[in-house]
Amino acid sequence: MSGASAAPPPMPPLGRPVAVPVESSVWDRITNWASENKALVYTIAGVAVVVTGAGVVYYLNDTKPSAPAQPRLSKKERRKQKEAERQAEAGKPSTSPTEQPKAAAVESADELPEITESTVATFTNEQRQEYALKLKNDGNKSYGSKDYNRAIELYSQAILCKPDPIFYSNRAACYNALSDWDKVVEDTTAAVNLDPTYVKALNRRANAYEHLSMFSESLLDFTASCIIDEFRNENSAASVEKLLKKVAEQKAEGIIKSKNPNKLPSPTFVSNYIQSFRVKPRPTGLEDSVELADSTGKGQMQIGLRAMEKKTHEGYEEAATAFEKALELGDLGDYEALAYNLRGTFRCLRGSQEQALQDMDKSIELDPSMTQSYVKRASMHLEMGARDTAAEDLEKAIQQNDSDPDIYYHRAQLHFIHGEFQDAAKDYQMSIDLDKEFIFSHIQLGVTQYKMGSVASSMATFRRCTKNFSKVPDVYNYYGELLLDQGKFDEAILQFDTAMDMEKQTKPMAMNVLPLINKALTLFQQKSEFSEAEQLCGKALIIDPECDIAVATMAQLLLQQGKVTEALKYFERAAELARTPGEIVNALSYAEATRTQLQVQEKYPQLAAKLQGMGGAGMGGGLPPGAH
Ligand SMILES: *[C@@H]1O[C@H](CO)[C@@H](O)[C@H](O)[C@H]1NC(C)=O
Ligand SMILES: *[C@@H]1O[C@H](CO)[C@@H](O)[C@H](O)[C@H]1NC(C)=O
Ligand SMILES: *[C@H]1O[C@H](CO)[C@@H](O)[C@H](O)[C@H]1NC(C)=O
Repeated sequence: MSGASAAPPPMPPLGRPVAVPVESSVWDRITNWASENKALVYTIAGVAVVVTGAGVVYYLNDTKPSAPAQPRLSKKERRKQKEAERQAEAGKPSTSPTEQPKAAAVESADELPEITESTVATFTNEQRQEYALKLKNDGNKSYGSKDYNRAIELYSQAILCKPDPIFYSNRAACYNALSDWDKVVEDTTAAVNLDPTYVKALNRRANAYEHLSMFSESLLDFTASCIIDEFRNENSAASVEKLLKKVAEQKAEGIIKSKNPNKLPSPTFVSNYIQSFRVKPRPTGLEDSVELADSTGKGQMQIGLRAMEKKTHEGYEEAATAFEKALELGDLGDYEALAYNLRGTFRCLRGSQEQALQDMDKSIELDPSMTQSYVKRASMHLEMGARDTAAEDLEKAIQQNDSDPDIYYHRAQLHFIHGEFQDAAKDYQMSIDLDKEFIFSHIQLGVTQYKMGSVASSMATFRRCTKNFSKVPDVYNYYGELLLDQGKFDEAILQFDTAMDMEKQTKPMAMNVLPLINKALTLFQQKSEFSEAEQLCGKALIIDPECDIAVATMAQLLLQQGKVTEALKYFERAAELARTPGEIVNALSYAEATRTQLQVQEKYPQLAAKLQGMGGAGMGGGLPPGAH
């Protein structure tokens, strides 16, 4: 089901929840939902989703078969099936009525007349068939004794007599043994042109493309072969997975290079990151009542801090620029450590982790008592997977000030991410004991209790929160998520609606769109209500056009409806919006899977029909008519 009840992933999903508790569980749900329905992206049309989808899940993820479409075959049955396939393969040439059974026809190819284009033209049809078979059988023998060059000669002559896809594919096998990948591609292409559903040739070509580092082409062939085989071949399915990653990594390089290093992620993301630290009053001397020139470092610090308080996209952009300028102008006096801290914060948000770390180092060097810099550095390390370094930083922070609630909150996050809920709960409680006004400690404590299985205490925590923090939209949003996880759809929707109302009331200029997305997911899960879910996502994207979660959700919703071309656009957009290389690769692998489906559909129209046929009884029938 959805995120909260599932076992936590070993790594933070997409590195995100580290300092961003608020987004974590939504991502959790989307990524779980996406991985449970991973097969979605392998199918062409919405109607095919259920049947083939389940097939892929079963074969790619055999630890957890999720309602396999085909009944699971026993080993014996599978062996039988393989045997049948092998026989079908062996039987292929004899589909021609003129051919003789192998044993009777075999003579040495040496006894045959000379085979060239011009001599072949003089043969009768029967002679061509007969000679071709002999040549093929001899070629097969040479192949068996590893005399590949001789085998190639024989297959070539067989092809002159009769252009048979099997001969091309066999000759390709020789080139394969000689690692002549270009020739393998050439021959398998000839074979596939003669028989577009020749799985062996497709797989052989896919393998050659992979050797030639032509990963997209390889992916396309493996995908087509999977569809022809109805996802029965585990090796091809595994190859699709592997190549998807390779293609995504290859394409990610381009995006990473061309990425504007000064671009901030969406306001939803930025404000969630920033609000995971308690708001501190502006330092004395930088308040609005103090007159400072814009041309000074201190003046820029004042501009930046003021801009951050707006909590809007423009505000954050302005702040990021101001902190860069402040440090260029210098002469910051006591504010220098804070300036490095803030510049580093925005650099981290932009995805420049190395630079951000340097800024935090500098900030700590200038003012070792500024605990927030340790905490921020810890969250960066955590995002980069360096748990121990992160824990060390938090320890150092506690040595500086053992009564700073932010430190315990973030140490709790570290435990939470690693599934250490007992420790997490202890630290959230510690943070609350030091300062009960910080709502996110309460929310996270509630979520942690839920993950530990204490549903009743978790619900009690949330009910208390709605009383004590009745104006804070996040309370309702998270309460709603946990209700959704329990399948209490209507109650969940009520909470999401309240959360949206509160967003409008308390920050009309910088609304958090997560409740909208959650409501969309609820409607979708509850009654496959596509159009309303899509509308809600669209609304979220009007409010925050760069919200990557909204974009990813939209892509999934479109895919579910078989709107593959549109879905692809959203997956590509998600990759553009992704912050870190890992996230870019993840988004791209969805985009590439979708694109490959479209290409298969174009290239092999007969396969598209096959998929439709397979899915005929699937989703179409399952949809509640006009459900609302
Ligand atoms: C420790 O942190 C708390 C909370 O931020 C603060 O009130 C207190 O002044 C800090 N103590 C020291 C010694 O910095
Ligand atoms: C929340 O409410 C409880 C009683 O329901 C109270 O003990 C507690 O102090 C309140 N917390 C805040 C932050 O007001
Ligand atoms: C040649 O035939 C044998 C069986 O006689 C078969 O095992 C082998 O796969 C064939 N080789 C090729 C290249 O088709």
